[in-house]
Amino acid sequence: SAARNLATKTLRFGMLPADGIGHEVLPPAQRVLEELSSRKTLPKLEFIPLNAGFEYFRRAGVALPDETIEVMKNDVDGAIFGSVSSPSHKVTGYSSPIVALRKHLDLYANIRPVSTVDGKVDMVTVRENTECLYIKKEELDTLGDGSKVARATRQITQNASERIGKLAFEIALKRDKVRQSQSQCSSPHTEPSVWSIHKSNVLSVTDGLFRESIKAAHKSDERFSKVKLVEQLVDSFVYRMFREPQLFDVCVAPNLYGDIISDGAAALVGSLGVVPSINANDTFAMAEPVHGSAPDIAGKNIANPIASIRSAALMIEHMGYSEAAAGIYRAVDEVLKGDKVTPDLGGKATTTDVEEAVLRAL
Ligand code: GGG
Repeated sequence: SAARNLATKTLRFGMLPADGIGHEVLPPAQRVLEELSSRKTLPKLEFIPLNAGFEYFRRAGVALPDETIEVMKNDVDGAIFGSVSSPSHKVTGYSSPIVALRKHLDLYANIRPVSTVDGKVDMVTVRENTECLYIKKEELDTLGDGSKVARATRQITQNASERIGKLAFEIALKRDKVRQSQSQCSSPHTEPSVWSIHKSNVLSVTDGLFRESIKAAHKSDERFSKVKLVEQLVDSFVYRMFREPQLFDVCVAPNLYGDIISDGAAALVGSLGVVPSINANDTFAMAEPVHGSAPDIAGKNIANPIASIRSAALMIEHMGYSEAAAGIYRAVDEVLKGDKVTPDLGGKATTTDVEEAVLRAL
């Protein structure tokens, strides 16, 4: 249906650079999509700038204006979010806009693939995106002796866990199908697997429910029996991820573990600057580079735009434009094999140089 829509449809994307280098890495992603549109690999495109972020909060007193939420819910086919610099201390009236957006749009999955061009690493983290400690029910009390105690509620539900589990198995099947269809496949995987990441030996109630729900998801569909389910405690997962990264195919985790392990996985591929993600539900995807706002390099035109470009590719792939997405992945891989790379990868290229190199390689 994506192909049928090419001639007639206009796709509208919300653009939310938010903070820091978000403003520098979104324009290259937009230009890559525009290039594909001009070659008719994608339909006509419209990009709608939207406000969000800590910088906007400081100017306007709100981090995620109602108008942004309305447009995201009703007026766009997808969106690209940059990066946000939420302060690490409490600021009255401020709340992280990315966490809120995921909730408002029920973007229940955060999908973060990492791979190396030599095919030694090829894994994807499928992170539950709506609950766990990120429901942000925190409280601070003062005890009788005057000292403080802080508490946070961690919510794990059967429904959210089974939902993310089913998606993980679907992704494992899809990745296996893509591998089978490639004549020269450089992936380390010979069979599809889902690794269920938890800490149920200590948190037997919350992580215990997550673990059981992933098992139930595995049994919920006959097609999933083709996928091997492997259990892994989160701490030993981190150890093994650095020692034997080639083992891991699809890794499904509750929100906080997923956040941490997917940033760690970025170390396997050289830089956070190349790692993409989408926040997705079954009908909508919001692209988001995994890196943060990097205030130390903001405004210098040296931020790596590859994570943002790859995130845009994941978004259009999720929308059904697999061929256009594959073209972007190939172009990026070609650029990464050369020496035109930004300082995070040891090179001297600027953001603009990398954007131009990707456009040339498309
Ligand atoms: N694009 C990922 C990103 O912005 N990471 C920083 C982050 O997660 N910050 C959390 C927040 O500021 O709320």
